[in-house]
Amino acid sequence: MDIGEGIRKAMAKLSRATIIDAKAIKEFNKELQKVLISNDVDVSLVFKLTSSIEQKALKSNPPPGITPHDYITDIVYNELVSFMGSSYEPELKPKRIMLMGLYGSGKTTTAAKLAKYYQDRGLSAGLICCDVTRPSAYEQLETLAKQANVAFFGIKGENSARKIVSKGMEELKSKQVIICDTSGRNAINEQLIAELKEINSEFEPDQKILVLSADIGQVAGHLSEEFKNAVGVSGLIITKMDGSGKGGGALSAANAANAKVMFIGTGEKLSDIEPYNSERFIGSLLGMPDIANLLEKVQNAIKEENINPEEVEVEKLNFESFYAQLKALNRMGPLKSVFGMLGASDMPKDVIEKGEEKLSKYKVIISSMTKNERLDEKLLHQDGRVRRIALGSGTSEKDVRELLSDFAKMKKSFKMLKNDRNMKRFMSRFSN
Ligand SMILES: Nc1nc2c(ncn2[C@@H]2O[C@H](COP(=O)(O)OP(=O)(O)O)[C@@H](O)[C@H]2O)c(=O)[nH]1
Ligand SMILES: [Mg+2]
Repeated sequence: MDIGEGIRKAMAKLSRATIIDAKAIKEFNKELQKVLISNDVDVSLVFKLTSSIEQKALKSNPPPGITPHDYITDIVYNELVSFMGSSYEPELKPKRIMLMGLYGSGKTTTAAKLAKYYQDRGLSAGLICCDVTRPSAYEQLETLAKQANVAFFGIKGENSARKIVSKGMEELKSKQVIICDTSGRNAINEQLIAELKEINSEFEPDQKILVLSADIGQVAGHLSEEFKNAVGVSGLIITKMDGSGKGGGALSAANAANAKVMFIGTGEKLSDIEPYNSERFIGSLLGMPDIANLLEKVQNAIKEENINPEEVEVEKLNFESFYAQLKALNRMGPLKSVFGMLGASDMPKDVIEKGEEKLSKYKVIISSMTKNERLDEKLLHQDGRVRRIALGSGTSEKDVRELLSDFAKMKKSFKMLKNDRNMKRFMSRFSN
């Protein structure tokens, strides 16, 4: 079971308990242990966590005015937050960063993401390709640098990383943030260590960041220690948090190994990176809407799609606004994470997972509707209309019906969200 889903289920069960006593908490802890262990969180860490929850919950009483249910939720939330390490706030000042890690961990992609991250915040940035082992490393980083619109330096065919970095620092000396991408290996070995030490002494980085992929789970702890002992580690970036259920395992193991998680990678796009925020991470696991982050994204998306929030209300949701919204939602990131931030875990799974793929299909279907049909979906229940639209858009009647049913589900979900206390503020700003 997905870690977030598992924790939410356990929490839901706890909140249905009539009284919060030792038995209810023990039962909750058992569920939590099961979920965490099956998601590759280290067993001994899990037991430490649950015994701490048990102690806090049983040895203290809710402060006046707080219900036992809210009190236990708060304890669990805080314990999980500290279990997954503390948050990171990147300083916006000039720096040299050396990235290191094993093959495929996401170093090269992350190098470009980081350069873009700092450049978007006003610091000029440049990338140096010091990966001298992978044949196409130069081209890969060069392409990414272009996409990110940051400077790039490399020497094709050169196999001394020291030479490259020394020349690179000269070439990129006008840049405020210089990031060096290095070679990986299948496992840490003498040769890799020697290479990293050489770059380190020439480059004198302010930050030595180990890039790890979330899918290694609890091995993250062990690897951080190995790299720390060999070359020193200022912090970690955990990539592929979007595609792995083992992110929690990686984060908790890193925390136990005293390695600080600085950023997380949440997708393949260059903008898919964010400073690590444990409150936000746990909030999304627990299904608590991350309102602040969401509002910022919503506002940007609304601007880009030219949606006027005052114009549309949920009762008047039609295909035109539906499509504009899906497009806006899409701009906020993968639909899955958007709905996660909304705490809308009960959105139809299909809509969430296939959202982006469906979007392009919806676009052609909706464009084959007449204006009246777009404004009033009830018309589509009349004979022949579905067939006409399918023919016109080159899709099947099944596709059109699917759109109708997704639309209906979405409308229902949005209505439910609108009644949610937490969502009031959000809804009043969004298109409905
Ligand atoms: N989904 C997802 N894919 C990622 C992320 N970061 C990197 N990748 C992908 O992981 C693969 C390996 O990345 P790369 O940067 O070449 O790894 P390197 O060998 O460590 O330099 C590429 O296909 C990337 O697109 C991430 O945060 N999420
Ligand atoms: Mg690479």
